Amino acid sequence: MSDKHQQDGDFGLAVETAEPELKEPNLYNVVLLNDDYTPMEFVVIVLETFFNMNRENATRVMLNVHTRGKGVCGAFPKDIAETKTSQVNEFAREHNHPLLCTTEAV
Ligand code: TYC
Repeated sequence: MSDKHQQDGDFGLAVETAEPELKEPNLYNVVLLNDDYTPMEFVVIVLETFFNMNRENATRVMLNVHTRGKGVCGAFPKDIAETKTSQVNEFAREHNHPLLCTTEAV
């Protein structure tokens, strides 16, 4: 029990670094769809309210959806993406606008 290894505190144990127990969650895009009836101002308010955009960014994203047919509002873990999608669709319905939002795997 007095050999060199033990004096050094080295008992010859093989030590391996553990695998990380958490991994980054998969992300899902929340996508806004264009339509002919929802007012632009309402879409800007949706982007400010549910996606924390400032007016400048919200206006840019809204115009992008308006001209290209759809656009990404943000990427989130699945449950957050689905919650935001539901909140936007309910908010639009409450205000009698046909605005539609969907969740897509990134
Ligand atoms: N196309 C709408 C209009 O001309 C505006 C609009 C933009 C609607 C984006 C939906 O996701 C949308 N009033």
